[in-house]
Amino acid sequence: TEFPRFGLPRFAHLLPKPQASWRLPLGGDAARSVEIGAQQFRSLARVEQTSDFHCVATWSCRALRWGGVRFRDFYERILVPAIGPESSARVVIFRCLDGYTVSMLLEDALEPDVLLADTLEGEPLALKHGAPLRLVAPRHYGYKSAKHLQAIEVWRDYRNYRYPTFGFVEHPRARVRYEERARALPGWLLRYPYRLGMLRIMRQFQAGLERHSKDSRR
Ligand SMILES: Nc1nc2c(c(=O)[nH]1)N[C@H]1C(S)=C(S)[C@@H](COP(=O)(O)O)O[C@H]1N2
Ligand SMILES: [Mo]
Repeated sequence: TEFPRFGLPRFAHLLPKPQASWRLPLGGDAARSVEIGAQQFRSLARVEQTSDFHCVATWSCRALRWGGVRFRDFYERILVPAIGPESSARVVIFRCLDGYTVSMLLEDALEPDVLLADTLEGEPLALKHGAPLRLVAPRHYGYKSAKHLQAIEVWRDYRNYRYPTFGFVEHPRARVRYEERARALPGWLLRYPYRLGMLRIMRQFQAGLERHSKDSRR
């Protein structure tokens, strides 16, 4: 099956520039903040994982093969030693190169199947699916799987955080098995408007990709 590029419509035409190398600032409530590069990332154990991907707008993609490192491993071996987050830290904020931002509960991000991925189907992660580095959180709706990671922050609360559209469309957990599509609205009710809007958003992202590849050939 085809795995479309998708997201909030306002990011459909905002593909970041391809990066030759990457730096990832880490921060939050902790007194220290640091930047890590691909070098430190390479010291972590690599994993391959095949998992399904469920977008809140009702499309799914089965059995995607991701490669990268476990977020949990990254957290314990790089993030904690580098910045020493507050013991009361509860929230992780992922900021992205296209301007997208999303949060996860720290306990959800530490699940063993949450990856920082840099390969898909055995190939280096393409810009289409979130290069240079993206999150993959299979038990949560796709909107938690932040693409084009720019920075990771660990906070006690949501004070420094705003979802890029209306806050109620983000559920703090967004677990697929409980159909937590959004905060304050029943998940089943949202299936219908989301399904209606889905094809249009797919076309917008497809157009964004086509324009980007035309521009980069010039
Ligand atoms: N940077 C960024 N990450 C994002 C989004 C986005 O618009 N920008 N959209 C989210 C949504 S809603 C979905 S369904 C998935 C889609 O991932 P894909 O484009 O690889 O299919 O990315 C998520 N991560
Ligand atoms: Mo989505």
